[in-house]
Amino acid sequence: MELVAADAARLAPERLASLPDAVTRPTYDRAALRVGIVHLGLGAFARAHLAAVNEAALNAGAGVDVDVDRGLGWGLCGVSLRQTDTRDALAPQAGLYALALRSASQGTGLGAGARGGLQQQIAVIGCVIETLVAPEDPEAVLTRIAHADTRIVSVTVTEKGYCHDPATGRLNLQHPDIVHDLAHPLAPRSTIGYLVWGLQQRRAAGRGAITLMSLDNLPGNGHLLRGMVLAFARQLDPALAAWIDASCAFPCSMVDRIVPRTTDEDRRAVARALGLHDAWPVVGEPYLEWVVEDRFAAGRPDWAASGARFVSDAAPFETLKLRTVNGLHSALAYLSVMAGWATVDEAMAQPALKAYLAALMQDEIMPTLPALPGLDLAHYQQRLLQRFENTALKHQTRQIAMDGSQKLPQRLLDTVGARLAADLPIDKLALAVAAWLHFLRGVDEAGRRYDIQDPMAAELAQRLAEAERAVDARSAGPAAMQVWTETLTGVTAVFGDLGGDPRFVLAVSQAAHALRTRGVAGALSAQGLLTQACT
Ligand code: CS2
Repeated sequence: MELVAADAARLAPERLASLPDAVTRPTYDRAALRVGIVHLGLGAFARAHLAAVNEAALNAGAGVDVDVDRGLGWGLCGVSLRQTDTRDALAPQAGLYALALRSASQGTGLGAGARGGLQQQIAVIGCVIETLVAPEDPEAVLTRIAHADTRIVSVTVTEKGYCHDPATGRLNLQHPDIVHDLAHPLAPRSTIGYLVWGLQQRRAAGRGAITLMSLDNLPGNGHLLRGMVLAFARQLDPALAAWIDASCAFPCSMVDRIVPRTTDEDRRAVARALGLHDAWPVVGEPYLEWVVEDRFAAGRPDWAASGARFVSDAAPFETLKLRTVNGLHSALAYLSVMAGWATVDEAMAQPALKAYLAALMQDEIMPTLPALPGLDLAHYQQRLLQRFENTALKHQTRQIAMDGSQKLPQRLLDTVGARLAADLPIDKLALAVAAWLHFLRGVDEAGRRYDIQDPMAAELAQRLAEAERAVDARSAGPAAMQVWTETLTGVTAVFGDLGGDPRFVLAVSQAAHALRTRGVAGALSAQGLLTQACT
């Protein structure tokens, strides 16, 4: 492989022809592309799925409507709602960036740590033709949403971007950004503010309704987005809310691809493969699943030609993915941060942890899932564990551990609720929940401190301090840990009614006691799974 100097030429449209043959690049007429999709939240996740699938559809020419005078209508305008860094990286490259899909060929990851079998497929993505930074020019974003060519506004802003109460799913009208946005039609801050004020301009200009499509890891993400948009719009103008309700579409979707944060090492590796410098490539796994409800108000590209699956109801797919992929991810992340396992593949190389995750999925999660005819569940589970073992990704457990208050309800607590309703045991789920609470103490087993990155960090810290006083006063015995657990699971914005269920509190407190007195290794071995998993 050619080595690239730090001052290597930058990825740019005029250099596409010089890329090595193995690198896929746009084959459509990029100059004729115009914006039809506005995407809020131009992070790595969106660049590795929506943009990648859209790019493949453009390359295939499949179903892309061509207007001879006006060009191809499904280019993407990517909007960053806070930071300038993505725009700063992509604008000098005219929006081009590389997507590197990586896997390691060896099967188990057990002790391998091997980069030897690395396989990498790189595509240069061209469909992001405009990048905006919302705080720099809020009106440009509103104008884009209201533009006659815009037909879809899609959203990946993470769970906390919806300004909702995670346990009830209702818009938090006290959220400072929502309070601000209700009073600032031309300079909103939140996703919901941008969407509603943009739609208000659209309606005022007599332009048609559009599709608002959430791609975030939330159950019923389209319904949630619709609920937030309508709740905000009702505060402003009931007629606007009625127009949105009657004419805009909010399809639900499930997207699954693991996309770790890009590192400098990734930048260097991609530069070596391209022979050009890309300031912000995206790295992900080859696996991709996108299931989306086929309810679009103003047309859509033929994404089915490039891997999306259109369905009438995405709910069973969302439940499957959130409870398995994300539920396991969160369980793994909290235990791993405590134990000092920095990456997902490193964690998966711990036999006790792997056995626990396999049993959590098989015994406690799978029985709660809705029927998905045609899906081979045994294969799905095996494949999921293999995805986590991918040694080429180096997915940081600390990254997954962020924002637990926003993630736990749909990833773990809904599953707990379903099991308790059927009077089924929850010991393995309880360990995952206890691991989050234990993690909130901000210090790992080697005594290293870390910050809690969570929109509810202040409230959680206060609860934790209160809970710790119970333990100080009574030592860390089982009874004290029960008070500790009750205090923390009393945060209703996260736990809803579960904190009042003695079965839940008891199971979590037992797991928390094991973690506190015996550490992660002890708590895993208390689950008694290893012999079972090895036979
Ligand atoms: C992860 C997800 O960071 C996280 O919380 O669980 O981003 C996960 O990698 C994706 O949902 C996989 O599709």
